[in-house]
Amino acid sequence: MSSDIRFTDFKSDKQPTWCPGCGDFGTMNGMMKALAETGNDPDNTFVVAGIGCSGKIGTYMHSYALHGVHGRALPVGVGVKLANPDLEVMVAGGDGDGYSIGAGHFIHAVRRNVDMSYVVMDNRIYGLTKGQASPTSREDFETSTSPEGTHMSPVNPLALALASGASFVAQTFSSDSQRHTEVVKEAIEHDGFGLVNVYSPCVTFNDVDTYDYFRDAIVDVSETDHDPNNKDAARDLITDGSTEYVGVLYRDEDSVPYEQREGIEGNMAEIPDGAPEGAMDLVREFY
Ligand SMILES: Cc1ncc(C[n+]2csc(CCOP(=O)(O)OP(=O)(O)O)c2C)c(N)n1
Ligand code: SF4
Ligand SMILES: [Mg+2]
Repeated sequence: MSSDIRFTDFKSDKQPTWCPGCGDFGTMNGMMKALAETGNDPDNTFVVAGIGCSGKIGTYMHSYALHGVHGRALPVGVGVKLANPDLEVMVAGGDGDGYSIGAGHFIHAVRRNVDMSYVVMDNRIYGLTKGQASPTSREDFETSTSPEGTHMSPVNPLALALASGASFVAQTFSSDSQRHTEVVKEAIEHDGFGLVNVYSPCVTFNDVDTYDYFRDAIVDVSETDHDPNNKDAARDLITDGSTEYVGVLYRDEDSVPYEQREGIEGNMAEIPDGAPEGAMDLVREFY
């Protein structure tokens, strides 16, 4: 790791095709700043991305990366981290990717508590496929797949995480660059699985959950007397449907990551001393 890394070192040479004004720009900038400011560099960072507008992020960032299958980014991220715990693993995706098709993986990644971060660009809609309702869409949100509203209450991802045994639960607003960056840094530095759900507005298909809406609605818990180490207090805030809280809502100070509990260490791809030449040819093929 090098200390003179700047966040721009995490930018790839690919020009984002996101719509002008998309919240994902701010989300990604904060992720890159947080990685640089926590002493990481592109050579020790692995970004696993889901499928969606949000999932394109692995192409726009300069690091090791895998743009995989819809809803399956988390198990890949877990596998990467367990194969090489020396890597900084960040998984990123959308609300559909993480809380709909990937909901089962989300629960189990949370409870496994591997030391990695998960940044979800929650625009409360399916952006890439042009505006269908997502699991976090409001009950009365009218889309092509819900012409009279979804008739379902939205998934509360923070509550789902807490109920699944999460050790770090946070929420940010992509437009508030400084706070978003600070919170992602805390997720990276947390010993265990760090969830950051980011209000990351879709300016093309969601005219309800807009920048103006979030700017008026959000309350930063760091400006209240909330104690993130108090799980009961966190549960109360997270299940209070009337307020859009941002900041670190819950942190388990005693969290021990899975790999530490299981004694998993070392890079599996390293060729051990004395290994038979022929047997390691296969490993070399994947270098
Ligand atoms: C297995 C599978 N099912 C469905 C799709 C179609 N699909 C692509 S992205 C997407 C939803 C994306 O929504 P979200 O995860 O919220 O990302 P966003 O585009 O909003 O960032 C869907 C349903 C797919 N690519 N693969
Ligand atoms: S469709 Fe929405 S989520 Fe996708 S790039 Fe455009 S603004 Fe962003
Ligand atoms: Mg979405």
